[in-house]
Parts: sequence; C-alpha cells; structure tokens
Amino acid sequence: MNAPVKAEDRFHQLIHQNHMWGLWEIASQMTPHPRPEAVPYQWKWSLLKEVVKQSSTAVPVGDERRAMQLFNPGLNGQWATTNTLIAAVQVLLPGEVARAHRHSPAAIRFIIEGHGAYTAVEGEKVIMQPGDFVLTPAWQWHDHGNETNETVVWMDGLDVPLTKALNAMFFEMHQDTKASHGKPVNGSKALYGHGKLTPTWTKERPLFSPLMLYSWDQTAEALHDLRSHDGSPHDGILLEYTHAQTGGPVLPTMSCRVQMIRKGEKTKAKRVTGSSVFHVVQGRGRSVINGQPFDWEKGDIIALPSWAQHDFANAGNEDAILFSISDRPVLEALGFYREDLS
Ligand code: 1HN
Repeated sequence: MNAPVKAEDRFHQLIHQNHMWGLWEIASQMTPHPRPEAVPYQWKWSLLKEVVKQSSTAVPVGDERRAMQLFNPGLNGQWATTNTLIAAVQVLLPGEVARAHRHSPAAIRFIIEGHGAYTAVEGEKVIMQPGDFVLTPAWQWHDHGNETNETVVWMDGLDVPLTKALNAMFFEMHQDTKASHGKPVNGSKALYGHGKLTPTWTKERPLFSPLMLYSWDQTAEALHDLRSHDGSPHDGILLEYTHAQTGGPVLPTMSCRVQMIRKGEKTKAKRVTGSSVFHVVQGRGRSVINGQPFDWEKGDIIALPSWAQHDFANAGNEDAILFSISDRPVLEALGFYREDLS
C-alpha cells in the first residue's frame, strides 16, 4: 500500500506543476556574497600560439571571422568567458577580409601580433599595430582586412553574455564583403586623439568614445611617464582608456584598462564586483586568485570572475604590462559596484 501523500508534498506538487516555487526552496541562492559559476581560468600563450598557427590552415575566414572564443570551464559550454564578457583570439592572414557586419554587443580589439592590418568602423579604416586598442562600438558596421604580408593576431572582447542576458541581441550581415571606407583613414584619431583637447564643433555625444584608435605609443608613453608615481597599492600603475569627450569609460558596458606592475612590485589583494578578462602585454608575474597561483607571461589571457580575491606580483626582470576589460561601468551605473580592499 502506498504511504499517504502528505499535505505539504501535495502542495509542492501543485505549485511546481503550475510553474511556481516557494522562496523557502531556493533561499540558498540569496548568497551572502557573489558566488559566480565562472571560475578563474588561464589560457597560456604557449597554447594560444599553437591554436593560432593551426587555425590559419585548418579553417578559412568565411562569412564568419576566424576567432577562437575562450569558453569559461565553469559555465558549461555557455557562450561566455565570464558571466558578462566573451574574449576571443582572432587571426587574419595576408590578403584576407572578414566580412562586414554589425551587432548590438560592443567589441574591442587589442592587437597582439602583426603590423598594418585594419578594422574599418562605420567607414573609417583604423590601421592596427601591436599594442593598439581599437573600438567597435555597438551597432557600428565593421570589417577587418589584412592588406599586408604578415599574419595578424588580436584579442577580441565583447559584452555578448550581457547582451544575451538582457535579450538585446541584434546582428546583421552587410550586403557587401567590405562596407564602404569613405571616411579618412584613422580619421577619429586625427579628430579626437589629442588627449584633453577635444573639438567643440562636433555636436554628437555618443555613449561610446568617438575615438576608435588608442595607439600603443601613447599608452606606452603614459605608463612610462607615470612609472615613478606611487600608483595604487592594489593595482600598480593602472590607467583607464577614456571616452574622448566625457572622460568616462570608452563604452557604456565595458571599462578597458592598462596597468604596469613594475619590476619587483607586488600588490595587495582585493576583490571587486564585476568580472574581467586580462591579457599580458609584456613581462611575467604571478597572481594568486582565490588562493590559487597563476603564473602568467606575455600573451596569456586570464578570466577573473566577480568577487575573486586577486593580486599581482612581477616575477621577471622587466616591468610587466597587463591589458584588461571589465563590466564595471554596468555595475557602477546600477549601484552594484563594491570593492573589498582588505
Ligand atoms: C565578432 O563579431 C567579432 O567582429 C569577433 O570580429 C569575435 C566573438 C563573439 C561574437 C562576435 C568580430 C566575436 C564576435
């Protein structure tokens, strides 16, 4: 004989069958602090280099780009490097063009190898050199082309998982492989690339920075000039790429930064809400993330989930330089930004 079904079980059955759950059943999800499913994870350049090499013969650059996306092992195959960001390593061979398209997620590029290829953004060809930081803001037509005789490699960073979570994904392929490149080459740099002096006659104030190219020579000069300052005990000499008109973040959804951990420097640990992806531009070092050591060197890419305790220690005999993207502007705008500097 079946045991009589208790009133409490009958009640749970009733609500579950009708797509309802008691708060008492899921209360443990109200965690005292963030517990991301994404894990701290490192893709070493020794691996990425091999993937880059094999990709150039293994896959063509069809209508889609030859971008190898970094999927966080904690996120069960989701299209995500962290809960809000996706990073990829993209390869473009001499003579190739990656077909023009636009999407509602915003993108950035950080150039790893190869001189002189371009990303054309809304008609402006932006010529890319190693260390350059390039914007492709939301919904701007863009195509990539390599008219040089060197293979070009860069890191892509996009707010794809955030866009998906907000059900705001739009994507459109251009009718032509190349959108028209009618504007002056590197024109946004000519107009907006003069630091604190910005044109007064341009009336548009886009949410994204109107400057598409932040050149490595300017970045390196700024880091060099600031080297003897104290900097931050938690981040060393950490600089943010800023919106050329407002001084705010370059994109409404992403803060992009570059930092120098000087030879012999070791920072204090901290944790912040929001997730990041780091790319090592120069040098080597060690970061302890939630108690686990990550030894990094030039070319590596590291995913840092929200609220993960982390520090930076230079472990080489030159200054180390890290580039990073994060979703911090979103957390700040919504009142979710917190930091624990203890
Ligand atoms: C994308 O559109 C590009 O435009 C690169 O080059 C990487 C990764 C995920 C989604 C879209 C590009 C991407 C991407």
